[in-house]
Amino acid sequence: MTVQRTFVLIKPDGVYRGLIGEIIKRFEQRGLKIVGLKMVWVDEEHAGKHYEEHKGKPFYQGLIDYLTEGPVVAMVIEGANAIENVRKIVGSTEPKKSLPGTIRGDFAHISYERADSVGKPLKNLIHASDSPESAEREIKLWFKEEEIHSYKLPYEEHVF
Ligand code: DAT
Ligand code: MG
Repeated sequence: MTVQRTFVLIKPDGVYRGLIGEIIKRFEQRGLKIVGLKMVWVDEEHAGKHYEEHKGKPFYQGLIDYLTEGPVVAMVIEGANAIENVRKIVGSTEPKKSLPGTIRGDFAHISYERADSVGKPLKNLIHASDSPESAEREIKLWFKEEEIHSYKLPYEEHVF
């Protein structure tokens, strides 16, 4: 069975807009398991490590400013094919392209074009790991081993 762990972050706009519960609910209702959860307000150094792959790109500093403008909610989510399943629940990177029914598609609509024209980063509410390699790297960056918990959901055999 391909049980995976993935890393999810509710970005500051999700927290400021009061969407923490609404977002977490969507993972739980899909049968996925939250095995790590905390609120943190990270500094530029930590944000830089998170967005390492985008260093040097024109939108990089905007990303760092965005991620450090308020508290974020970091999560480790476990489930069968969790990485792919979570990305699907989250929706496309650009909210304009995200389908209704996804988190970005239900709570955001901004386009790259609009964000660029007002000189702001693309506010898309949430981050989710895009591959097993990035999931492993991001979980290590954001969580200590003892902050991740193994436990059984009573209905697990019916959804996993
Ligand atoms: P995702 O968050 O869906 O994994 P990504 O890793 O490609 O997307 O990019 C990370 C963030 O960077 C994304 O949430 C939005 C921003 N971003 C990516 N490409 C961009 C671009 N061309 N212009 C502005 N922001 C961009
Ligand atoms: Mg990414």
